[in-house]
Amino acid sequence: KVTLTIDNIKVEVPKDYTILQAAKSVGINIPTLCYMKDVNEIGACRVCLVEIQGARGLQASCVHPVAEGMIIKTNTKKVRDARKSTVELILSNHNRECLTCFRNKNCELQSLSEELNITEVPFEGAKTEAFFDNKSHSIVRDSSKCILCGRCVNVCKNVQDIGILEFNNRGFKTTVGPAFEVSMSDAPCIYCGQCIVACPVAALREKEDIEKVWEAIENPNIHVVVQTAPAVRAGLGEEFGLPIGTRVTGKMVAALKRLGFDKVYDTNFAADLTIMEEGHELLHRIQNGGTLPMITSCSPGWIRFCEFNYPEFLDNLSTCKSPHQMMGAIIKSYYAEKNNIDPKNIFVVSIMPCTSKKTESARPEMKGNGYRDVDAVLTTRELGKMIKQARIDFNKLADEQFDQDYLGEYTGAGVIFGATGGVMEAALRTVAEVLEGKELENIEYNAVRGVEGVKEAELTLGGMKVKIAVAHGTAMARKVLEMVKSGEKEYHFIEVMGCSGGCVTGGGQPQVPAQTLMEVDVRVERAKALYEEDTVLEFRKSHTNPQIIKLYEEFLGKPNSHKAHELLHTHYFA
Ligand code: HC1
Ligand code: SF4
Repeated sequence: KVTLTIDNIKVEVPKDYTILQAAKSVGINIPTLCYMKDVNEIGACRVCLVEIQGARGLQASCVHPVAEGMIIKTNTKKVRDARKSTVELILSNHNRECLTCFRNKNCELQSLSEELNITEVPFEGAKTEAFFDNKSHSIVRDSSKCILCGRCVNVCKNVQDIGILEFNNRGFKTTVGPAFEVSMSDAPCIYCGQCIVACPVAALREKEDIEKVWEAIENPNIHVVVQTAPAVRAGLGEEFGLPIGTRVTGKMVAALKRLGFDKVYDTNFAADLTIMEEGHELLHRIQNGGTLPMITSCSPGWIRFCEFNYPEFLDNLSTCKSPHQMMGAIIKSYYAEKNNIDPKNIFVVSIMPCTSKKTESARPEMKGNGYRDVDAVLTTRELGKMIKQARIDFNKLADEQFDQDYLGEYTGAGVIFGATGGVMEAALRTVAEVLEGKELENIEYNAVRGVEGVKEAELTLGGMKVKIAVAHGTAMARKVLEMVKSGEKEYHFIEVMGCSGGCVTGGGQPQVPAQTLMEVDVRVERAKALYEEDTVLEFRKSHTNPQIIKLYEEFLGKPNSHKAHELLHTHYFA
């Protein structure tokens, strides 16, 4: 430990702390812009400057280590002036159309300018040539908004181990984007959207589909069914100022009903369906010498990563479509039949914490019943915007329930899909009972919970040893696949989610300012909301969901039946 003084306060902190961390520990918030904990700690933007007694010049506190006896001032006139000039310089080469900006009132640069009382930009000059790319279904890049902080570059390179984004050119001409400024859709981008979540401004954002959805809602001839992913309920509240990890299931449903959707369902129903299909697929592979390890297929970012980088593992992927695609296929077949609605007049909207789902739903093969399974995908953030557009006072809404008919029931196993390890745990709850041939008391698998990058366990189920692994974030997926390839590790079943933390921290979830990320592990807080919902539900195992049982009895026959294959399974491309 070392002791130092910051703004006249004595501080004792571990000796590997930076000044920024030490200050934070006593509630002194030094402003930052390029800094992002564990992702981008490069001291590039120089907004976090502080004065150290005896040192020459001002120092970047995010990279400067503490030392015994240091005396630091974080808020002198000299410091404030320096920060102000730095931000003014950034603004001089920035597209400052804040009023019409996608991130208006949710922008770290805007808040900082306000805080520093910047009322004009003294040096107006030439602007760097800008690039605009909206060719993909998922991500829009507008370099006129980019401040070259490098947060997206390092998330993509270090957290995801992909490296699509880089600094192009030099000096005044520098831009951040794919090499040679090609479109994201011409690069092996998996559309995970982690770069969007890391972006402090509006240089990277999702491709919005809000208008398409309003149009469908307002068309009296269209029956619009909306479904919400498990993780949305753990993030949406943040769009309305609620604390990170607040579970807003009931308010979310109420808001969707007010927006005018004809039916409001939970993707969790289809998560249960996925477990039925995927669980039986796993059993079939184990018992019949099929390709192992089997790997989960619900995360479309992960699927793209596998298609681009590990085509030799495509046969290992479960053939199951992801739950929201299954839901769409069932809505346009079973549900349409039950309600006597022509599927061509049904419009399915998925609210997802994910930007890659937009591209997934547009894949040509995602047509279970001859119609697109899902017609539009909105992120959690887009749903937040729609609710604001409709001037609904979200926090005042009374809880409402999902529609109950046919596809309305869901289990705790479905809810936990949204956190890393959740799909594995849900599958184990079902597979274990099938193999043991009896009902099991203990259904919580703590070995697969939590945010460790790779989680492993060996279980004995019905006398059989089953080895499993869970990886989240594509860097961790790569690690596991390399171990399997080299023969160092053998597994029966692997869960992979494209984003670190799983869907709760997907690329479509509310952006959390970097300053908040210093204090909160968003992955943990949002996951808690899902594990909490799991414990309060009547049914907690997918195969006990009464409406799933009925769906098989009335329509699908049994898991992996011919009909189930037609509607609910898919294939992959190298
Ligand atoms: Fe997910 Fe899934 S859990 S992929 O993370 O399998 O996006 O939340 O909807 O489809 O159910 C996302 C979340 C989501 C699917 C389910
Ligand atoms: Fe990288 Fe993901 Fe962003 Fe694509 S979406 S550039 S893979 S972080």
